[in-house]
Amino acid sequence: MLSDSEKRQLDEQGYLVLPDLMGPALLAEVRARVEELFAKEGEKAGAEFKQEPGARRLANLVDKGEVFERVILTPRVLEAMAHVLGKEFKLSSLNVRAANPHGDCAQPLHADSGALADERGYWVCNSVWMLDDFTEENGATRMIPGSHRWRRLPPPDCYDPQPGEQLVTGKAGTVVVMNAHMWHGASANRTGRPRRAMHVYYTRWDKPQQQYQKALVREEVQRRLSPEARRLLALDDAANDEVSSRLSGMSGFMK
Ligand SMILES: O=C(O)CCC(=O)C(=O)O
Repeated sequence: MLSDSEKRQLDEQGYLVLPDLMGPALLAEVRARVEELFAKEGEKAGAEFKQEPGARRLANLVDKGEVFERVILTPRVLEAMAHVLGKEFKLSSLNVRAANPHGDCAQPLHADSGALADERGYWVCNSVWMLDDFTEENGATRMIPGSHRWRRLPPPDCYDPQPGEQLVTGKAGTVVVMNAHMWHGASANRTGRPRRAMHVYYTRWDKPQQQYQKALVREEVQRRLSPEARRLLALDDAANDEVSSRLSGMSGFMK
């Protein structure tokens, strides 16, 4: 499914834009559920994982709607994940981040989980699902192409423009697969409307999950999952129980 040029883009630039991957029906369904959850969770939204000034967040979404159980199994995204992480990988977390209107919500450049590639290679890969158009004004994600190959982290609190940086814009429904070792960060939303993104984040099989799914996803949800979904959440993997539960502690969330 991924063409050679798409694979090359992912290898060399560190990200791949998949326009209209969601389709109108899925986009509408995800948006509706996200808004329901924001209304239901109110000020607590995102608190299980993290809250961020200038942005609203949701966390632990596999547990919070059947639509998300489908999202994590999107074949094209899984294929891109396998290209970056190798055949053996699992879901690390599923969150939403909505940059507030007129917010001072630019993020410093970072690699997700502060992760550096190790002797086996890359171990974190994210996908940014645009639930609104991403524009130059509303907080599109800033990326530093090629930085995943440098094997170092950006300097702390780095908001300054960098040589070669790209602002990744696109229409709602676009999904950007991103080698999460690549330096990136959301830019500020200078418009009057929120900019919503869903982050479907995966990690290599031997690494801990950012959100330990076995502890966080309720039994009734776990029971209805397909074998493929169970495997992707590492629900039946003793090694994952060891590494993810130890690092995420009682809450199930590794901050
Ligand atoms: O929402 C975005 O544009 C990127 C967010 C991000 O990189 C993060 O929250 O770690």
